[in-house]
Amino acid sequence: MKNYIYAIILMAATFSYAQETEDATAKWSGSRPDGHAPISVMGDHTHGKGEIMFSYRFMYMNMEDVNRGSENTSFADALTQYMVTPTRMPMQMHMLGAMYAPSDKITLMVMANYLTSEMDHLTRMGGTFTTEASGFGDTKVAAIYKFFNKDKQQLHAQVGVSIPTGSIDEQDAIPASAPNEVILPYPMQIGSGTFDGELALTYLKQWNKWSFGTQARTTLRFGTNDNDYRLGNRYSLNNWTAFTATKWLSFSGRVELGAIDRIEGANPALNPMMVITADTQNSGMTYANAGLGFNLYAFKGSLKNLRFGFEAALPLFQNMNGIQLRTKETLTFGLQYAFK
Ligand SMILES: [Cu+2]
Repeated sequence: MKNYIYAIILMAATFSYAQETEDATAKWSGSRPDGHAPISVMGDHTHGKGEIMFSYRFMYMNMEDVNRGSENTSFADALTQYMVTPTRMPMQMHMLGAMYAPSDKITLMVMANYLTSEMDHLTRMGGTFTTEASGFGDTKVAAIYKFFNKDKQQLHAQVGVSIPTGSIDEQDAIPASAPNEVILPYPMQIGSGTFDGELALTYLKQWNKWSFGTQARTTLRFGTNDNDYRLGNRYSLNNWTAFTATKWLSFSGRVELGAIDRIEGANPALNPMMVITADTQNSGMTYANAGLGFNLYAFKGSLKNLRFGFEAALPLFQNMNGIQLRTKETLTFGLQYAFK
């Protein structure tokens, strides 16, 4: 009996050793559940020549309560300085994406999104009201260039442009204006109003069961939009690791560090004394967030190369300029389908 168990252990050990050595010189592979990053990460992978991928993502992000700097503060504090404070802002985003690789080195990407935002408010007089905005956001086109894929590592760079197809003229009625509509503050606008550059550099590494990825990303904005302002540049460093539980399931953990610059200029139609979101002093921050998620991957059968990903993320810290709504939970779901 004992010998029998030893034999099984020896066989298992030999088998896993053989797998390890066989993979040692192999390429980084997308054909495993953790072959894609956590679903909240964009531009994390490339495709082989002639491959096409369609994706749909849904993101829910909630903001609630206010921070002054890095500390949670009261609405009463916000209302000493402003007539109105937001109390909550849930946001939903539908994202449709397509990828196509004209060669093994280059993958092209396009992404469109539809956004719905609501903002609940509290006035100095104790009144409450909600504004709403929705519409198609800015459209992103990008090219990813793969520098190398060897020894289970990949390095690729993304160069892209965000085209200002999203509205920056969203209006809604507020108690002071009703029944007329007035322009909504910066966070409620759907688009940036400027052509923005998006650059990213991604490094990926795989082991037998584990994988790791890191991505540096920046959104650089130039000029000013038709409403005399431009949103702040964005910088982020995203790191993730994933564990492949089975051929079709992996679990991931992710930590992002980021910074958003202050808004430059100001929309003259907004009164910065009115509400904290209309004052550009209350824009820009440094932050960190962490997410846990899983990827499902159909590795064979009629649904081969269909993926489903989920991630839930929470902020670790957020240090705001001035006084701003706090980010709470972010949930991301996504379906991806690749074919040749
Ligand atoms: Cu893809």
